[in-house]
Amino acid sequence: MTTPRVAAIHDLSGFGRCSLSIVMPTLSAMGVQCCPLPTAYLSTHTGGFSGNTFLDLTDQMAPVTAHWKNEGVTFHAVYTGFMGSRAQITLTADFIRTFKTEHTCVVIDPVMGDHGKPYRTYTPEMCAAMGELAALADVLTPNRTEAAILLGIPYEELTLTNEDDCRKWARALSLNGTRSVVLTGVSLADDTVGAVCYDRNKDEVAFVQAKKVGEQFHGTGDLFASVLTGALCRGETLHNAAQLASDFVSRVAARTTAQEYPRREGVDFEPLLWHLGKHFSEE
Ligand code: PXL
Repeated sequence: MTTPRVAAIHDLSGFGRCSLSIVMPTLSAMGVQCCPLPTAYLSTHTGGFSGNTFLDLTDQMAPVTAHWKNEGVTFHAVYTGFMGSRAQITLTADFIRTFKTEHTCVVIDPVMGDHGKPYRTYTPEMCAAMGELAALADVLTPNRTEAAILLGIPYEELTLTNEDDCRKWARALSLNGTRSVVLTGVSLADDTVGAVCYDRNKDEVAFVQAKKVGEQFHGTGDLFASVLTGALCRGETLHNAAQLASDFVSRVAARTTAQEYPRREGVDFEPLLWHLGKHFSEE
């Protein structure tokens, strides 16, 4: 098998485990090559810490795009996440337009917020721009908060408590069936959580669920979308990729809870990466 190659456009946060510090090891463990295009370097992520540094790398994005294009680099997938500014969102859209072919899968994780609120660095203008970027997605992976922002409705209105509602929102986010959607944070029973998936190739909605762990940690969204992207690159269907992602996040959350990690340090995923490697082992 040719090793799939992914361009990953996210920030790099030094401490706290999120974005590229999750994306890179996860894709590598799954046998997928990750080419990072870091949008910024932060000392920590912006949740649970104050006074983080922020080195803006926006000026690097167009020259990196041009250099890779010039070198004839191609990608099986482009995978994008947290954005630091409006300009970065525009440059990310330019990157996608530059590299997209009929064989490229564009996975957009429209990272904007959680628990009903946008992250403190996300302005309304950035959220609107994220909506435009999301129009380029083959696969979109919002959580409930992000789905409400994208649909322009109040968070409380976007209920995910029964299958019919979930189906409705997943289809509403699909731009008339033109993009696949994996909407996370769907809990169909007290002890399970997972996602609702709209697969544009089948025009079908399906559910994935895994064991729910009481606590919530930073970086689980990044971990979920990274496993999903890696699995899609390794040829899994959307449904199987989402199930694998749900199972892995659940396993990691259980371990993190047992280790009694400070929440802001994110998920204790490194010791469990071998499970993903085993799943895709060629032996
Ligand atoms: O996990 C999403 C994320 C990514 N990058 C940065 C963040 C966050 C969430 O808080 O702060 C810098």
